[in-house]
Amino acid sequence: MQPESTIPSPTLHGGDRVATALKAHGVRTIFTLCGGHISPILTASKARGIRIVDVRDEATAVFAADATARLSGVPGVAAVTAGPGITNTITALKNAQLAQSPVILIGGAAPTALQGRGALQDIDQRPLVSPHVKLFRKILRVRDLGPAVDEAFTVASTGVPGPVFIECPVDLLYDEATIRQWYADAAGKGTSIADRLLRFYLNRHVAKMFSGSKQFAAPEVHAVTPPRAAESSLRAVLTALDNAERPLLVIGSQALTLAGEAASIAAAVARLGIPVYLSGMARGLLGRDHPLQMRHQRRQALREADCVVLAGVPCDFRLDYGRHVRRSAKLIAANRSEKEARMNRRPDIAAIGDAGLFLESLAVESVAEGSGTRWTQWIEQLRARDAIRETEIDQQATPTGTYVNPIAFFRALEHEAGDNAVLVADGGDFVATASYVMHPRAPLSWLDPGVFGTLGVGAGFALGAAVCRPDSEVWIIFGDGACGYGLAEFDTFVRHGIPVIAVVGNDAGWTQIAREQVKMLHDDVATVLARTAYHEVAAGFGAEGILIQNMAEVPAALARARALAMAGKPVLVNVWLDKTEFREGSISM
Ligand SMILES: Cc1ncc(C[n+]2csc(CCOP(=O)(O)OP(=O)(O)O)c2C)c(N)n1
Ligand SMILES: [Mg+2]
Repeated sequence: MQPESTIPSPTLHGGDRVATALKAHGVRTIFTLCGGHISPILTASKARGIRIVDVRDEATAVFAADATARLSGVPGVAAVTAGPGITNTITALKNAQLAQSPVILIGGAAPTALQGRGALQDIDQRPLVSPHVKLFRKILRVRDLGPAVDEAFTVASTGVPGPVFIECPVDLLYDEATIRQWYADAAGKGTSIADRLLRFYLNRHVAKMFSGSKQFAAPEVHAVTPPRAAESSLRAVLTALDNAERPLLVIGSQALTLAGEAASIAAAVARLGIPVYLSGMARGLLGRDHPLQMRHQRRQALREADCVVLAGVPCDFRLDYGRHVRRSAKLIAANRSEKEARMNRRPDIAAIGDAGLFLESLAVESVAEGSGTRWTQWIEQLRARDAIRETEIDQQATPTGTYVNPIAFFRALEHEAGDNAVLVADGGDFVATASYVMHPRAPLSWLDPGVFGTLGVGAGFALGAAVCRPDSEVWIIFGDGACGYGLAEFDTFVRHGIPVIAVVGNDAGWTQIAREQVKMLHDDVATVLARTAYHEVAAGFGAEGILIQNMAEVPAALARARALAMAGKPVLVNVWLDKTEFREGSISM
């Protein structure tokens, strides 16, 4: 095959240019829902061996791209059509922004000469999209398409990662001859002065669009250097740890930005010997069980610790805006974001840079200085408390009702799910129970929406996870409320042969909301759902549906679901739940 850089440029249209640049950046999958405005990008990408996964809602495409970005550390790519295609992505885009996930969203747009003139699907997309992205790049010339892709990859991954939007008007994506003809037809053959002026204007417009596009330069790929904290902050933290009697490490999603580093970060944490709590995307970092990892009573531990290292964790609502950490404790914030490191509470030491790399450097130095297991007693104290809580949870797993007890269910799922399972969390109480009971198996094997708390991420996240980790089992842990958003994606799973397993905690309601609403306002209005046959809906899309109504059915049903998925079939397990008091009293604001 002729190298692309030697192909005469008129045969390489704008869609080819976008596709070539994506390919050069190693993009293997584009998530999309089609539209005439972006067709050339999709066909050209497919022609270059990029997998096109077409979904049933644009939000799913962005959720999927977000998941691949988080799991691989490489930006995920979605492409959607102009106007409503883009408006449909806003929640997912915002979710990715707040989760600091590098998503590249390619959006179509009306033809350049017709924008603002009542064209189909035409709106001013900038004010809608730009608050949610690091960069809104509007393309006006064909030759800028390829470089914009490279710029998007750089911006998305630099510093604090986040989404980038590239707006590609449809008339930049087709070949020059077609577009010239299209504008000539639009200009008509009239002879009036107005007609001639219009022709002159459009000719000049087209010339500008295609200026400099005769040569096709091979796409550039710029490497992004991760930010490193200053050496002085490293020294200061080493001293603080030297003086600490009860140090505590909290690791959050941002510390796993460099997904490829996960194993080294895990090794570093193990070497540091500091007891650790893992949250968000950091869950599973130390494997299923590790003596340094605590799961319960974090608030109490934070109140007792005299030195707290927050690695990629902001002092937001999850740490009660910093109040969970005791006043007198030495607070260390390792974070890519200066702002996040100082949010709500000023740390004693701010290590501004990649938190994962910081932990690695810290481990190298502290081992060199021979720290290690100085904190045995403190660790034992925390472990003992963890064990007591585990026993309490076990007691609550005793079935009391007629249907399935959610804690007992997750104990069974914990037993059944394989070592390569990726767990996707989408829902309220059911998911919160899962996060208590389930032990994610490995680094980057747990996906939840993040700080935006978005319901409806499940199908898209699972799609992204399955595409990015074809050899893993992907389990979606769905609330029955949450599953409604992406249920139609079972069609996508079936068409594309994506064997995810969804377990739906069917408590016939939006329980996390109902709990507090009924208690405080004495009305369950709008929180009640039915014991809907979600498994039949999935079966209607061609997937496998399984219903579980009591605990005795659980082990065999889960084993069957797993076997079906291994044979390539997507499965939905509809689990009728009992109401439990387990989540009583937990409310987040
Ligand atoms: C997009 C979106 N809409 C609404 C909410 C508010 N919300 C949070 S939890 C929850 C209930 C979830 O119900 P379900 O998925 O059935 O889980 P359950 O609590 O019943 O286990 C709702 C509606 C939200 N977080 N996101
Ligand atoms: Mg529910």
